[in-house]
Amino acid sequence: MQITLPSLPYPYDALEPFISRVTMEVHHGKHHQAYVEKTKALAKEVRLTELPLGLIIQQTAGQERHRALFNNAAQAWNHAFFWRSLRPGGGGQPRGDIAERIVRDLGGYDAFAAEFGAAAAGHFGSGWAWLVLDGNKLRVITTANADTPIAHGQVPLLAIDVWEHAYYLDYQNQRVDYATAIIKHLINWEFANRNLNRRHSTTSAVDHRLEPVRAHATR
Ligand code: MN3
Repeated sequence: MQITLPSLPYPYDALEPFISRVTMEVHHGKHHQAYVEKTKALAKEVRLTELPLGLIIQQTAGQERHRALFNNAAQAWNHAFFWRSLRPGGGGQPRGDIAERIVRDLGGYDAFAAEFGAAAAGHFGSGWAWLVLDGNKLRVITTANADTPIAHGQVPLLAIDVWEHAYYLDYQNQRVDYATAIIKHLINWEFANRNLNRRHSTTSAVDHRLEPVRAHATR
């Protein structure tokens, strides 16, 4: 499998006025592209270029000697997931299975929106805010830097990139306004529902028995 930069599922200006064309051009065309290129170069060094990105992430997670590959592969994966977590004309009240799960596990849409916004705004430093399925329960979590739920056995349903490069051109230091705009106007609930409904296949992909990258890899 070739590791490549996935196309955006919408034009660069499609998320305006909430995320500008220039932010999307730099974020997808420069930042995401750089993570993909570095992943390809580092994966080549350890002959892992044939593996899908998700398996590279799971095989290198927690291994100090593979930290750079893990970081770049996880960022490449997280960004591909993030673009699909957004859509023009999204946000607002969820529909479908995810709506019922939000009521049951998170106390309803308003409580979810407040928790997701607070997690994104309050995360210290670079990282990601996520809605995940953890076991059989929805949770709002954050991960630091490149870290990703798929390295921890959680099923991601939605993501918000909270690295400064994601919002600084449009919102400067007001990360809370950026997160609020995504939650109100851009969340792709259909994508969240698809992730929720294919969780069984996602879990089995994670559970495949795999040889470690190195016989004596340390954790
Ligand atoms: Mn980013």
